[in-house]
Amino acid sequence: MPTVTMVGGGQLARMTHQAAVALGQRLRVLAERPDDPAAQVSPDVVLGSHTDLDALRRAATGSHALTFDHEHVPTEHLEALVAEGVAVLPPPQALRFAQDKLAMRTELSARGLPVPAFTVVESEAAAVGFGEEHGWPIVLKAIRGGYDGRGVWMPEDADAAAKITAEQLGAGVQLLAEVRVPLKRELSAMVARSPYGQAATWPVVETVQRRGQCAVVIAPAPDLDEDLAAEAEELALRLAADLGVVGAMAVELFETTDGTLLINELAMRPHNSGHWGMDGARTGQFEQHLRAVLDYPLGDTRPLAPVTVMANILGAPEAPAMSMDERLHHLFARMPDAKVHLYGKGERPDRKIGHVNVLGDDVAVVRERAERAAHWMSYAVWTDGWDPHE
Ligand code: AIR
Repeated sequence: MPTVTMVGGGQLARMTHQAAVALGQRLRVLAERPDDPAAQVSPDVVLGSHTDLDALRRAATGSHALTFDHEHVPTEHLEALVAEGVAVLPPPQALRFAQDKLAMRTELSARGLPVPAFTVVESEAAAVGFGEEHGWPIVLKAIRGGYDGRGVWMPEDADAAAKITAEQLGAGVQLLAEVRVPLKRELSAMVARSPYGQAATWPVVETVQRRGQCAVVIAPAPDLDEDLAAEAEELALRLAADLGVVGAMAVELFETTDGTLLINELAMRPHNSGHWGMDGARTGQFEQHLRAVLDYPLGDTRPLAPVTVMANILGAPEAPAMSMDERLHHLFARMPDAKVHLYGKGERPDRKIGHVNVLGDDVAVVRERAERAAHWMSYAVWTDGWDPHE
């Protein structure tokens, strides 16, 4: 059976390994530390950094495909690996549009696809000028390396924009500016594509962001206009084919207040907006990613219930005194149907340490239960005041 190497030892690699087990494979991971989430569970760990070409080579040797749990591998290393015969999937010429937000915005707008107005920011004057032209606040983004709310700023005025720009440019961070779009909500269209060219989408989901990162996902997106849903799925399929993506890709979208779609980000890997499918779809994204990079036929992506809600378990400002194990006991006692995925990570404020999936029929009921379960796991507090010891 084939070996797939995943660069990065986080929760995405951990859950990909879990899917590999069922397919009779094991996932080799390149992890920074032995206690990284995926390194804890895979018997095939290469310790090293994703910025070290030799470590990448060691991880790739003997493997059928090299793929990723984050976007941070330097593009020149990927190109070196391709030149040495490694099957880097997604290929670097596609992946660069997930690594470099300026390249992505430029490419997509050249293809006539809907993106927010943007500009590169190489000086304080450029950021201020963009705000004066388009109106405050604006969004400043690190062109490379940001995730989960890191590398994004929303200055309210010229002074704030100048300060952030000076600090970030001074620290060697390249920036772009874009307009802050009036949003109805955020959506995500996920797709997976194989080298053969087969592609499959999942239903478009709504993503609820808190403090700059995904907190809740509702699948499918409630009350989404059918035409808009079809447009989003077609956009994802077209992007995957046109950019030559292999593996899973999330197309993060804005649904604007005037009912149109804009492309926010691309992620070419399993993505938080696809975690609902581990329990809520016939084929989840982790299995599908493996099937895609190994050029197997893709799996059926249909949902298993009218609604699935995924709620992230985010680290509380202070970790509760009650152990994670005891929290899990209480959760299971109260909600036997809740599906829990824990990542083996230390509890740091707002860090993604796990998620809960709940399936059902009614969006409001399912969402309330999923969020109540995740909040309990984060804080050891029931939001409805229920006391396990009473
Ligand atoms: N990740 C990658 N891009 C966005 C996210 N959330 C996942 C990957 C990565 C892990 O988050 O699995 O390895 C890093 O999480 P943390 O909490 O250690 O920063």
